[in-house]
Amino acid sequence: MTKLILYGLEASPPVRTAKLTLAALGVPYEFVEVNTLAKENLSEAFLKKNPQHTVPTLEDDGHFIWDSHAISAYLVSKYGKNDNLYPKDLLQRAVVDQRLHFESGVVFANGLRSITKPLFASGLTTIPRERYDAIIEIYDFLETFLKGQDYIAGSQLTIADFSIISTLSSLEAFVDIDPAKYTRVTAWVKRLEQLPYYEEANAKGARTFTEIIKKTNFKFAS
Ligand SMILES: N[C@@H](CCC(=O)N[C@@H](CS)C(=O)NCC(=O)O)C(=O)O
Repeated sequence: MTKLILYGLEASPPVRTAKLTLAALGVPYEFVEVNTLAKENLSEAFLKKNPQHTVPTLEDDGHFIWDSHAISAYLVSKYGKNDNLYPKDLLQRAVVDQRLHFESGVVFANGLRSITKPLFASGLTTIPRERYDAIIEIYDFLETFLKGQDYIAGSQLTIADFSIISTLSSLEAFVDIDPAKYTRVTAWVKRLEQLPYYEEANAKGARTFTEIIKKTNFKFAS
């Protein structure tokens, strides 16, 4: 097997999705830090690897793959001993894919990035109220998805859990998850926290992300 290289910054949620997938598969890899906050992703060398300049980017045998969802699906399909994390069964896979698209378009783009982009790019520390509402809507959706099931796409752990927990554990830097209102989400988070690789692959980076956010002294507009 050729050596895999994961480029990224640990504080980045989608980078942590890729780390969780690699850890779950037990696949060895090298982690090369690309600090997006210091704009290292805009260097000529990195743009050759990924012209969209996003992290995570995975290098496998001279091929470059980016977007955490594509990376995770690729890794399971290529290196998984079975298809549990990304089922081949069409209906099960459709649910996993739906959750991955939900993470990409709603949780990450409409939830997290619509706050972090203006916060870091223009230093706007007063966040519009509708951004708070968008996060609450995401928590509500997740509580609904988890009705009658232990994992986000059904009865077993999949890459959809990795994708959503990485961003959810970062959204908490902005809005706490009320354990009384979101009982199923709270139980699901606790379930994932039990994974032996969770601390190293997600919790550590999520704490760093939270520290960075707290330092901005952001507040939601009333
Ligand atoms: N949908 C992408 C999002 C990747 C993304 O936007 N990553 C951020 C860091 S959290 C980034 O690379 N930002 C720098 C840039 O877009 O130039 C994924 O899941 O990989």
